[in-house]
Amino acid sequence: MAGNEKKELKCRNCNSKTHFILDFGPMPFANNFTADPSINGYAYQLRVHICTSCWLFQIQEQPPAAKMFNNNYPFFTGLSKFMKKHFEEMVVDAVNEIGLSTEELNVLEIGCNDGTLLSSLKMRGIRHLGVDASSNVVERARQIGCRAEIAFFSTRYASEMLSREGKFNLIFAANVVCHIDTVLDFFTGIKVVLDSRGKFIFEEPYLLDVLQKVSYDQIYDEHVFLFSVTSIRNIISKLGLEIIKVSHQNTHGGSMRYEIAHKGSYKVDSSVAELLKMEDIGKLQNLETYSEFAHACQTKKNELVTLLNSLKNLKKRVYGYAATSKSTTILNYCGLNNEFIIAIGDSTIEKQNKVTPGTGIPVISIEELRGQNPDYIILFAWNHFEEITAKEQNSSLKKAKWISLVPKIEIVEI
Ligand code: DWN
Repeated sequence: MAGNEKKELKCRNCNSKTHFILDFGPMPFANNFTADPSINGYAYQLRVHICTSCWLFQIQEQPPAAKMFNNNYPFFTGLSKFMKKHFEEMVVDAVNEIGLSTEELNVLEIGCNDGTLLSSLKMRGIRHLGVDASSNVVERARQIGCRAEIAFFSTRYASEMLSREGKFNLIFAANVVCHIDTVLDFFTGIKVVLDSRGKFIFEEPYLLDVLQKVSYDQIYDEHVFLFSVTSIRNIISKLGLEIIKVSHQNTHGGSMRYEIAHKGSYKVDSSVAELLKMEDIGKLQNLETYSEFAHACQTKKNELVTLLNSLKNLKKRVYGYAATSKSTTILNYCGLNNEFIIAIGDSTIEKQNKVTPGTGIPVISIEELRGQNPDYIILFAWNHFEEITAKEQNSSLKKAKWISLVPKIEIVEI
């Protein structure tokens, strides 16, 4: 296990001292699904901190980016029909609002994954470019005819691409910025390639939702930050950028969409002040909020472990649905292996016939899961509850009792 044993961290944005919140223990890479069950793959200690100056919520130690995002990244956005629709709507809204013609538009997507969002641009004949650090997902984007390249977005990369691509009037990133620890360099790069009247629109899991729903599984190696409107404002204000609009999204259990522009280039929408006020009411700038969260995480862990121990004693057949990145935090923090969970069904071929990182639970296909007649199913992709339960309405899994994890642990019928 790698790891700085001290619980000290200087804020990645403002270099101030941070306040330690909680230690989730040793963790493997969240997406390190391996064929060899004897590999536990522990890579770092998952500790979370809050900066008491700019209020940026962050993990203490993030493993090197190239170890997480490479040629073998097993997450593909397009596996969710709901997310496809969501990104199509995001593109349509942004294109309509900016009011430029197809010929005038030049659009960049950072973290384009398999080209799910880019394909909405391509379909409309809009000039676009995607970048992603994982070569296998970029390959998928190219296979569907999107322009995409393999890169970690940074100021250096932005300066290099400027001469060949020009400035962009729309830049998108969805569930990407929270993965990048060099956050100031990232936003500096945005400033370099964003047109003077351009908008950078990005969405990320929202800190207030995570705290209120105790969805601590949103915290893992890839998610070095959980943002709030307050922390984003504090990061970008010194760079001459500002938030011009925010809108809460239901995706991934509660996300925030931020629209950013060069300072003074747009009128700031009232939603920004409204959300900042809501964060004040939600006490995001109060350390007590974070100690309550730490306590709530421990309570939730105990509840799940107690429930699974009792199901084990009753010899119930417990399975999981969706081997998510998030489940790596839950399984390792709660110490759940295949004595508690027989297997987890997942639609990603790249995860099947492998085991969960650190906990060695076999990952099987959804078809196999349907054939196993589980008594209980833990829904690890609780953020896709509607899509998944709709899919299983006519399958054998409808008979099982489902365990939902967020906002509270409860047994539900689907
Ligand atoms: O930020 C991130 C988000 C957007 O995606 C990344 N760091 C990695 C990933 O996180 P995740 O793995 O927690 O994402 P999801 O979307 O909650 O889970 C996806 C998993 O669920 C995939 O392995 C596919 C599986 N799944 C399934 O088997 N059947 C998903 C759906 C919708 C389904 O119907």
